Amino acid sequence: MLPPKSHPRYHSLMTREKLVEGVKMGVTAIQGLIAHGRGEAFDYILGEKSRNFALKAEKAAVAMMLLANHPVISVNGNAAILSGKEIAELSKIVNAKVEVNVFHFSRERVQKIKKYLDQFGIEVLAACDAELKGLESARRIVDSRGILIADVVLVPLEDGDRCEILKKHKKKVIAIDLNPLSRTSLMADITIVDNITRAIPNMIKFARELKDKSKEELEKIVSEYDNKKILAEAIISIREYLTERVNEVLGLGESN
Ligand code: PTJ
Repeated sequence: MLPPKSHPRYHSLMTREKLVEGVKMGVTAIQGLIAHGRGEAFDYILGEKSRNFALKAEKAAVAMMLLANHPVISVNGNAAILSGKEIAELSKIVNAKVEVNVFHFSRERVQKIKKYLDQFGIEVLAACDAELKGLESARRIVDSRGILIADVVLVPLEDGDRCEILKKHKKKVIAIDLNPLSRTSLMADITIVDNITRAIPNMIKFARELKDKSKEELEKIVSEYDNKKILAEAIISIREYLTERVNEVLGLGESN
């Protein structure tokens, strides 16, 4: 049964329903539900909104993608269900390829994700005809027209083992991860600590704003960006949010 619209956590519950449907369709891995739960917990202590550090990272990420020669958006079973339509829209504006790349691999599942994304009117790469050397997990299986030759890769909801290898292959990595402490978050060139459901729409807005800017203007945005500072801001903001909640529980301060 679907949650009633009046439920205070209606949107969050509907997102879960979408992912459950994704599992039934064979698009989302069952492990994806657990991963989503971890994400929800971080989102909760980030205040469930796009904070300033996320917006700065989203803007720099778009600038980096616009400057790239061969940007690729890597899509797994969670990203496809949560943001497939928006990923398609973003890919068109920044001229990026979209490639299916999964941790829980089967050719059948990759084809199901591709078929799901096909409805959004973009070319979806899923040939699985090449390998990223140095990586043991199934994420090594890539498309020779996509991640293999990419210079910038956007990796939403990553499981941590691949970012390092992508970097060893001299690629710039943009991560979307609600956990600012994850290995992926710490290793990426740009870490977007935001829910993918807010991050991609924000990136679409930035892409529209930046797409006609000069190379110099885009380079300035990227060169002024400092990922360590952004990660620190994200962690501090969690601390501040929790301190506010402590004060609230003790009746010492305002609630928001
Ligand atoms: O489709 P597959 O086979 O590639 O599998 C995808 C999952 C997500 C199951 C796989 O990549 C995995 O196990 O990921 P992890 O190791 O659980 O990491 C996922 C990260 O994404 C965690 O740090 C979560 O906090 C974060 N996360 C979860 N949901 C969201 C999120 N970040 C942004 N937006 C979300 N909605």
